[in-house]
Amino acid sequence: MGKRRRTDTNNPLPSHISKFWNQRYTLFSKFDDGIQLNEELWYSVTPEEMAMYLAKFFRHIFPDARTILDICSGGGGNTIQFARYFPNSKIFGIDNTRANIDCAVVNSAVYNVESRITYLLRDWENYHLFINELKERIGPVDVAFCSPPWGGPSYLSQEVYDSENIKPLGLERLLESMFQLTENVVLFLPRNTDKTQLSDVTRKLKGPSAKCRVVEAYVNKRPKGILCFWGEKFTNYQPNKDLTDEED
Ligand code: MGP
Repeated sequence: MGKRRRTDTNNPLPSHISKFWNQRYTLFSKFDDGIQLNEELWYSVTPEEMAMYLAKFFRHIFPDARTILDICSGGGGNTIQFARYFPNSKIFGIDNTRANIDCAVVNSAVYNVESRITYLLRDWENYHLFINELKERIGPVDVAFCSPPWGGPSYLSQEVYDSENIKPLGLERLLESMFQLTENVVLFLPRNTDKTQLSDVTRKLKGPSAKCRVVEAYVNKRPKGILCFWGEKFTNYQPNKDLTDEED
């Protein structure tokens, strides 16, 4: 007998992103407690397990971090976990869309961390207009993270992804802007990202011996993207500990 295909008749998403409905508890384990997402957020929010792992990793490397900045905070997938794992630090989320920030605030409340996150409505494309004010307002930044828009779910249609297509700025300008805040910069990029381009931009901005550490991120054994780390604490890190089971 042929396999009967199970269809979820409650799936409210348009067909081009409907697969994400089946992943809803992977995106947010507390999905049923009131998580809100819009179309862009459904396909771009970071799965919870990955966001937790990254926050634990930051805590492992920067246990005394006072300020973490999430540029392109979207629906708060990463920002929420930074707030959970750094309860005494200042966590800032920046996004250029009011609707995304509204979702992120609601989602942060679902995880009881809304009072520990400051969300700012700013368009990073125009960072030069407000970066000095931002520095004054938030002080030194320990780590700046960004999971930027990759241009929609069609990013895999190119064999090799050109990182100059990431929004709101291409790779080089985005990194340049983030290095104005801190040496410790982390980006989440497509799994088909051009690694040669990553090395070239790293050397161009930071000198001939500069390094970028690239880690492939898997969730439920499926590749989701790559995490790219700059800054000596990240690039010199010797993995000697499995953080998966580290205390929450
Ligand atoms: P995907 O590659 O579209 O689907 O998104 P997937 O999970 O590979 O498909 P499946 O067949 O394996 O189920 C995978 C993940 O990549 C998403 O959950 C997001 O975390 C991330 N992602 C996808 N897009 C299009 C973006 C984006 O534009 N920006 C960011 N920051 N993350 C994205």
